[in-house]
Amino acid sequence: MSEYSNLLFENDNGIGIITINRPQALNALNAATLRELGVLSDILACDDEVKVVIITGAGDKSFVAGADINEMFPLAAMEGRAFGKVGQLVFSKIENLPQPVIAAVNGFALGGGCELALACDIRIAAEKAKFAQPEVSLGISPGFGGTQRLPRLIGKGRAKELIFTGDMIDAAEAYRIGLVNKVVPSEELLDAAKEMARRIMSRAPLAVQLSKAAINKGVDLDLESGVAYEAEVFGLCFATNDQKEGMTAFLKKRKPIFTGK
Ligand code: CO8
Repeated sequence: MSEYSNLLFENDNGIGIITINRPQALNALNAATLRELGVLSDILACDDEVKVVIITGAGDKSFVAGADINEMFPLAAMEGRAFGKVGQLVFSKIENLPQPVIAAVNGFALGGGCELALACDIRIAAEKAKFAQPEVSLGISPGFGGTQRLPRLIGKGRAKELIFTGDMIDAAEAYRIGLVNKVVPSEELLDAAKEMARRIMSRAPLAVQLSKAAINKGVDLDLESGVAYEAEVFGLCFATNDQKEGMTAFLKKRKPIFTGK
């Protein structure tokens, strides 16, 4: 039995698969689900057995249809702020997990659902996936990082159009504007995400982790500070066995055997 009420989790040979599991509410994020996601993220952050994380939604209709509107409706100003802060905190934990995180977007990714996908490193969409930041049609602005991560990913102009209109776009349009990395037939989504996870897992784990840290840190820095940080990270790689292994394997024309050390 799962120890979570609103999540499913399995470790499939080093791929940690998180399924947001409230299909009766199209996997909308209520406070309990956010809390569970926060706890699971903390656990995964220190779990060496999980090399890559995939996040998806239960059922065949929705990834996450946003924050739970029933819960948000009665909130007073400071309660709304607190709810937003919890979502932001949890999504930051996901964004900063040492492992790469792939969103396998199986359906609606709306509001907080789109923002959850944005907090992941890579987004793969099913053909039937739909994306929107519809908050302004509910009288609120995006509150789980959408005003910050969306423009960083797709540019200010496109982000403003999506956020100001609240328009829903399909997977092909999401791909065209760079919101998702690739689109696959719906029935192949999880396999495609696992295939990408396995490709990442075949590389030197610490080099992947350090690359992720450098990219995440660097987007918030000026270029000079960013490349200085990169130099530190690059230097650290030479303290790993996998750097010797990767280069030895290249020079000896064989496949590397990485150990993550
Ligand atoms: N919250 C709560 N329940 C939801 C949500 C949601 N976000 N989305 C769907 N549900 C529920 C429906 O109420 C319905 O429940 P019931 O069967 O009990 O009536 C069930 O899921 C199925 O939904 P529908 O019957 O509406 O299914 P349809 O196929 O007709 O429509 C849609 C699917 C288009 C996805 C539609 O459900 C919809 O528009 N949902 C709302 C989408 C939305 O606006 N999301 C954004 C929410 S705001 C947000 O995410 C802000 C994040 C930051 C918060 C910061 C806090 C301060």
